[in-house]
Amino acid sequence: MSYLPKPRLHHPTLPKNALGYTRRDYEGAISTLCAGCGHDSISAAIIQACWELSIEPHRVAKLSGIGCSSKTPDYFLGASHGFNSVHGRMPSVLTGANLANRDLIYLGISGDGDSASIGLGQFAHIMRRGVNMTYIVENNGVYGLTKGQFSATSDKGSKAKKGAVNTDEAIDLVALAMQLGATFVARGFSGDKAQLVPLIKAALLHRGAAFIDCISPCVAFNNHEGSTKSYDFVREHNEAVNRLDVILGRQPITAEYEPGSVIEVTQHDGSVLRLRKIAPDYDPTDRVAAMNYLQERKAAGEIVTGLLYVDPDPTDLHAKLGTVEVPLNRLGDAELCPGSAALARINAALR
Ligand SMILES: Cc1ncc(C[n+]2csc(CCOP(=O)(O)OP(=O)(O)O)c2C)c(N)n1
Ligand code: SF4
Ligand SMILES: [Mg+2]
Repeated sequence: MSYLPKPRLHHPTLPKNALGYTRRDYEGAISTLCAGCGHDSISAAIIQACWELSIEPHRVAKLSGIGCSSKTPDYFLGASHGFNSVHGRMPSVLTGANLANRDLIYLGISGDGDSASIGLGQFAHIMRRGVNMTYIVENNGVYGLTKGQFSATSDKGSKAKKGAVNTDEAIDLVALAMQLGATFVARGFSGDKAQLVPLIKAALLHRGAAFIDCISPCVAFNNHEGSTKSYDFVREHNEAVNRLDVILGRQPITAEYEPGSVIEVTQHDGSVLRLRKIAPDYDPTDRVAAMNYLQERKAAGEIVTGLLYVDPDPTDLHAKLGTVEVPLNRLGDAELCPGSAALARINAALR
């Protein structure tokens, strides 16, 4: 009953995070998506990740394009900044916001139509520029909102609900993000929250362009036999390369793993990404090897998930441009106006 408001009262014994907030404090409006839509599970994973990291909701800026996926920011982090932009144009709005105020945590939410079809150019440029953000594509292989047309991530040979066969090659956004220079690249599945929540936490802590391609079945238009984005197909073909734990700098490391089966990556803020290897020869810090592995497994018909590539020492757009650290709206006249002597010097240099 989507028109009913959420009750404000909740049980006083609900668990609280380090800030004293419950998970409810990270929720948004009641979802209007179809019951069973993968996108709702991703919203729940985002809520869980932000709650576990004790992120102050007002420090997050969530931006999206157009689509069922792009509607979801309304359903989580109700106390955060939000901007629902135009179809395929979220990346340029996010880039501008990030340049104006680097103090916020940027979360871009998009769909496969939004990012791989109309927004492919914008997707490419935000990745290659290294904007510090977490960018999630809720990938169902169709345009859900406009009733199930094939999108650019639909696999060649996959079938639409009424039987039409897709004859075009699919765009693999994970491969593209790696090639374009994203410094954190992962693939998740909305049906595997145990894998997805740590991936989102790690991406939020990453200080560079972090991309998660999250397969998210559309129960209304792409969950039938012949689809390669259905719950059944993804469960049967899911090949996880690793399982991730995120350990914050201040926490003692207590997890235990078999020697030789774990890799640790320390990020800029001191957080440790602890990866239990499932594919023993997989090294997520080797970009070229990761790209080869991805193509190899794809040819074998598998959907590779997990943290696929991470650069522990990323460079972001602000570092490349050498921008000021203070958000632009906090700069005063003294910083913005260099004075007439400086202007005269600049003019003289240009003569
Ligand atoms: C400029 C523009 N072109 C086309 C549309 C129509 N349109 C709205 S949503 C959408 C596709 C959404 O697909 P996707 O991004 O995969 O999101 P989903 O609904 O599958 O989550 C399209 C083509 C639009 N709103 N604006
Ligand atoms: S149409 Fe598909 S993508 Fe949209 S809400 Fe329904 S199940 Fe989700
Ligand atoms: Mg879609």
